[in-house]
Amino acid sequence: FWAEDMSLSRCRAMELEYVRRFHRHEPRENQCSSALVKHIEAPIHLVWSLVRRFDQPQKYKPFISRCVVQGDMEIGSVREVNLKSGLPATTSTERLELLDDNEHVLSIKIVGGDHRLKNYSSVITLHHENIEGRLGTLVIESFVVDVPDGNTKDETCFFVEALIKCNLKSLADVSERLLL
Ligand code: A9S
Repeated sequence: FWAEDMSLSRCRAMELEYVRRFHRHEPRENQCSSALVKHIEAPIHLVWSLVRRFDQPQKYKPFISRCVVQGDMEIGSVREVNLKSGLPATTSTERLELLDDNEHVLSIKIVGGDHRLKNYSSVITLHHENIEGRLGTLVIESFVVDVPDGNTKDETCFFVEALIKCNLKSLADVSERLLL
């Protein structure tokens, strides 16, 4: 799919096209929204096998210590996430909004927990990539969240983007390690 002569600028244009097409987070005035991109040097089926596990986010998310799900992974299932110590929260209750094994799309909504991320929802999508002849995966994760009272839009975006960058870095590390 990715022609060998794909120049960086065209690659960037394709990424932006994906963000526009897949990530329609229309933020309201009191919300912030952003999208992050990560290129992983592992095939899409391997990366997806980690991302799709709504019941075990700790497979790659470094801040999560354990997770319990009611229901069996159908849309609307809710997971109780326990977070590692030292974080600004101990629990998070999260609902499965969309899980598409064909389009490689996972969407969740945070519906509870002792943290300050209200109305947080995210969409993560995986796309085939070909990095110098090797199978790769383009990951795009976008979110929208309320800006908490006392914080600015920029502070909120910076905070959430930093956490998602950690999650995506860990997803790359775990995926690439599985490939060894
Ligand atoms: O887990 C995700 O996919 C994304 C985020 C932003 C999770 C954030 C978090 O788990 C902390 C890392 C604990 C930070 C929650 C729900 C609230 C926080 O304040």
